Amino acid sequence: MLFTPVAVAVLAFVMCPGGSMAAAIHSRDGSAPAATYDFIIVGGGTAGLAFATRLGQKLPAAKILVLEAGPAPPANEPGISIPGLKGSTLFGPYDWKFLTTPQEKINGRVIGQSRGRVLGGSTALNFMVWDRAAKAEYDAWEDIGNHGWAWGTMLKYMLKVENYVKTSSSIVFGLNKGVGTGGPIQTTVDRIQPPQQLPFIPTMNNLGIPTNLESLNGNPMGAVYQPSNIRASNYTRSWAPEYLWIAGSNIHIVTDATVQKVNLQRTSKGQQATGVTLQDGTVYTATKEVVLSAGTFQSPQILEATGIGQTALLTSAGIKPILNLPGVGENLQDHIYVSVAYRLKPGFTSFDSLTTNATYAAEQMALYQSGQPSAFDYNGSNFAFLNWNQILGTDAFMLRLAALAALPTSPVDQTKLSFLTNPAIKAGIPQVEVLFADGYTGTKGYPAAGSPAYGNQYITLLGILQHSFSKGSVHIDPSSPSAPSPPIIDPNYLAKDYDSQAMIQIVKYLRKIAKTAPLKNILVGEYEPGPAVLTDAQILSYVKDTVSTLWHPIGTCAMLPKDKNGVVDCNLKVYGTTNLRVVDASIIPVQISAHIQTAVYGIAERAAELISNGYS
Ligand SMILES: Cc1cc2nc3c(=O)[nH]c(=O)nc-3n(C[C@H](O)[C@H](O)[C@H](O)COP(=O)(O)OP(=O)(O)OC[C@H]3O[C@@H](n4cnc5c(N)ncnc54)[C@H](O)[C@@H]3O)c2cc1C
Ligand SMILES: *[C@@H]1O[C@H](CO)[C@@H](O)[C@H](O)[C@H]1NC(C)=O
Ligand SMILES: *[C@@H]1O[C@H](CO)[C@@H](O)[C@H](O)[C@H]1NC(C)=O
Ligand SMILES: CC(=O)N[C@H]1CO[C@H](CO)[C@@H](O)[C@@H]1O
Repeated sequence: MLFTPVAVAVLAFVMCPGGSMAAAIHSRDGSAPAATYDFIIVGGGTAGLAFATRLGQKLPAAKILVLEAGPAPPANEPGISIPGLKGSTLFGPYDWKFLTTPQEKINGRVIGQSRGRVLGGSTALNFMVWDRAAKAEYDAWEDIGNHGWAWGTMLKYMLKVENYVKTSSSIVFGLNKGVGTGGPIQTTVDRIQPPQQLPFIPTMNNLGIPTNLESLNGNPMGAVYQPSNIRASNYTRSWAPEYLWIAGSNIHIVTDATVQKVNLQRTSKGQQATGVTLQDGTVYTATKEVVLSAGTFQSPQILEATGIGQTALLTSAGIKPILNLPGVGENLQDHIYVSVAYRLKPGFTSFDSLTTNATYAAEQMALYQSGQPSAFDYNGSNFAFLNWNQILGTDAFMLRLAALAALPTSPVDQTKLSFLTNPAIKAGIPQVEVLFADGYTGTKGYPAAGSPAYGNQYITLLGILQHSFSKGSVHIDPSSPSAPSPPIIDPNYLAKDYDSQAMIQIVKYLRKIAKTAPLKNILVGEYEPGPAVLTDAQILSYVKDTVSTLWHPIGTCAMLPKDKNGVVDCNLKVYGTTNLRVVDASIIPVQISAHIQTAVYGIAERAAELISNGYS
C-alpha cells in the first residue's frame, strides 16, 4: 500500500483522518493571488506550522498566511513517513542542502547542514528523537534575562505538543511523568529492541550509571529509553504538518513561495512591518504582524536582507541599513558528535542488513506494510546522559578548560560555565550524550561491496557534546544576499580547547563502554577508528577527521537583553520594531542537553499564547 502511486491533490494533504477540511493549501504556481492578511508567517516548518495553527485557534477571526519556500509533499511520501528510511532524504529534493564554510580547526572540512525545504520543515528530515533537557537549562533562559521562560512554562507548552502513547508492545519504559497527551504530535517508544541493543542499558548500569525511566520530566540524567515522534497506530513519522489537521479555515498556506525580505515602514514607535516581498517580486501585506519562522540559518538571512543586522556587513552587501542589531546571525551554537563503531559477533542482524541484504530488506518492508513489527518502524531508543564526573571520575580537568574558554563578557558562555560549576545544579546537567545506534553510522564507510567484510554487522556509539564553548555565525553572502541563495554558515567547530579535549575524552569513554560487559560480550572488535588510534594526539586527529553535526543549530536571533547582543526580547519581538517577531530555533539563547525539536515546538506554542494575548 505504501508505494502505490499517490495522486497528489495538494488539498488532500491536509484532510483530517476523519475527513474534515482544515487549513487551505495553495501552490504559488498560479493559484495564489497576493492579498492582505492579519498575520504573515514566513516558513511552514516546525515552529511555523505549530505557531500558525495555535494562533488561528486563539484568534478565529484573524486571517493568517504561512509562506513556505518548499513544496507540499505527497501524502505518505515513503522517505518522510517510514521511520526506517530516515536519513534517505538528506541532500534530496526536500533539503536546502546547506554546507558550512571550510572549518579551520577540523582540517578545513566542509560539513553538510541539512534543513527541510518542504511544508513541515526540518521535521520531514529529522531522526525523530523526542526528548527534553534538564530543568535548570530552561530556567537559565529566564535567568539570563528573559522573564517568563523558565522550565515550568516551557514544560507546560511542550506538553501541549504531544500525544504520548504507551503501547503494550513497548517493553519496560516508564515515561509516566513529564509526557503529554492530547497534542497533535504522536510519540511512542520503539516497539522493538533488537538483541544487539539489549546490553546497552545494563552496560551503562555496570559503569555506575543508573537507569532513568522518567527522563522527560526535567531530570534527563542516566541511561534512558526515549520516545520518538512516531505514530503507534501505524508506525509512521508524526510531524509538523499534522498540526494542520486541527487548524481552522482561517489559516492559508502558500507553498513554493520564497520570501526575500520584510517590508518596513518607519513610525514614531519604531520600525513597523507592513508585509513581505517574495523572490518573484510579489508583495503580501500584513495588517498586524510579520513572524519569521524560517529557522536558525534563514531567519537571520531574512532580517539582514531586510536591513536589520550589523551595519558594516549590510553595507558591504549593498543593503540599506535600517536597524543596527549586531547580534543578528551571531551566537551560532551546534551539537557536535564523534563515533566509534564495533563489529557484532556472528548471528546478529543489525540495521546494516537493510542496505546489504535485499532479501532481508524486502522481508522487513513486507512486515512493515502488513503492520507487523519491522526494522523499518524503529530507529533506536537507548541513550545515556552524563556529566564529566561520571565520565572522568572528576570534573577538574574539564572545568579548568571551561574557565579558559568562557568569555567573561558573554552571558551565554557564563551560563554554560555555571552548568559546570554551580553546586546546586551541576550534577543534574548532562555534558555528554551517548547514543546507541544500530548498524554502522560512522565516517570511513561501510565495507565495500565485494570485499570480505561486506555483510558484517555493526553497532555505533555516538558521543555528543552538549554545551560546546565554540560559537560561530551565519550571515548573508554579500554577493547574493537573499533567499534562495544560501547564507554563509560558519559554526567555528572546535575553536576552543574545551571542545576538542571534550571530544578526546568522549572517544575514550565510548571505548570504555564497548569494553564493559555485557556489551563487550557481543562485539568482536573495533572497526572505527580501530586499534591504531591510541594516543590523545591520534584520537584528536581522528576527531578532526570525523567530527560532525547532529543538526541542532540555535541561537542566531537570540532571545537576550539588547545590551547582551539580543535580537528579540522575551516577547520574541525584534528590537527596534513594533510588530516583527521571530519564532523558531534561532531564538534559543543557550544550548540545551537534548535534541531540540520538543523545545522548538514548545516555543511556538508559547509564542501563540503570548502574541494572541495582545489581540484578544
Ligand atoms: C537531519 C536532521 C536530523 C535531526 N534530528 C533530530 C532529532 O532526532 N530530534 C530532534 O529533536 N531534533 C532533530 N533535528 C533538529 C530539529 O528537527 C530542528 O531543530 C527543528 O525542526 C527546527 O525547527 P525550525 O522551526 O527552527 O526550522 P525548520 O523546521 O527548518 O523550518 C523552517 C522553514 O522555513 C522555510 N524557509 C526558510 N527560508 C524561507 C524563505 N526565505 N521563505 C519561505 N520559507 C522559508 C524552510 O523551507 C522550512 O520549511 C534534526 C534536524 C535535521 C536537519
Ligand atoms: C497512518 O495513519 C495516519 C493517521 O491516521 C494516516 O493519515 C496515514 O495515512 C497513515 N499512513 C499510512 C502509510 O497508512
Ligand atoms: C539475507 O536475508 C535473508 C532473509 O532474512 C536470510 O535468510 C539470509 O541468510 C541473509 N543473507 C545473508 C548473507 O546474511
Ligand atoms: C537512536 C538511533 O539509533 N538513531 C539513529 C537513527 O538512524 C540514523 C540513520 O541511520 C542514525 O544516524 C541514528 O544514530
